[in-house]
Amino acid sequence: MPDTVVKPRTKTRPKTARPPLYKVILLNDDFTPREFVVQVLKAVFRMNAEHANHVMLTAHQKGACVIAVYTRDVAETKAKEATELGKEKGYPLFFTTEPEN
Ligand code: TYC
Repeated sequence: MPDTVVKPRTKTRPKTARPPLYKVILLNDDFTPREFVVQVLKAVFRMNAEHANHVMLTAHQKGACVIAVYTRDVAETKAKEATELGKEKGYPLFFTTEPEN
C-alpha cells in the first residue's frame, strides 16, 4: 500500500460578507397589561414563557429591553407586527429597531 500523502492546505477561503444586524427593542409604557406583552413576545418572537416574562420585566423596570437581533428586513417586519397586535387592542405597546453597530 502506498503511503498516504498529506498535502498542506494552501487554498484560502474567501470571506462571505454577512448582512448587518438590527436589534428589536421593546419599550415600556404604563398601559399595556403585562400578560399581553408576554403573549406578543411568545407569538411574534417565539419565546418560551420564562424568557418572555424576563424580557417583559426588564422593559418594565428599565424602560426598554433589546429582545432579539435579525437582518433588517426581519427585524422591521417583526417589530411592526408586534406593535400592530397592541394597536388592535388599543394599547400603546411599541417595538422599535436600530442597527446593532
Ligand atoms: N408597564 C406595563 C404595566 O405596568 C407592563 C409593560 C411591560 C408594558 C413592558 C410594556 O414593554 C412593556 N402594565
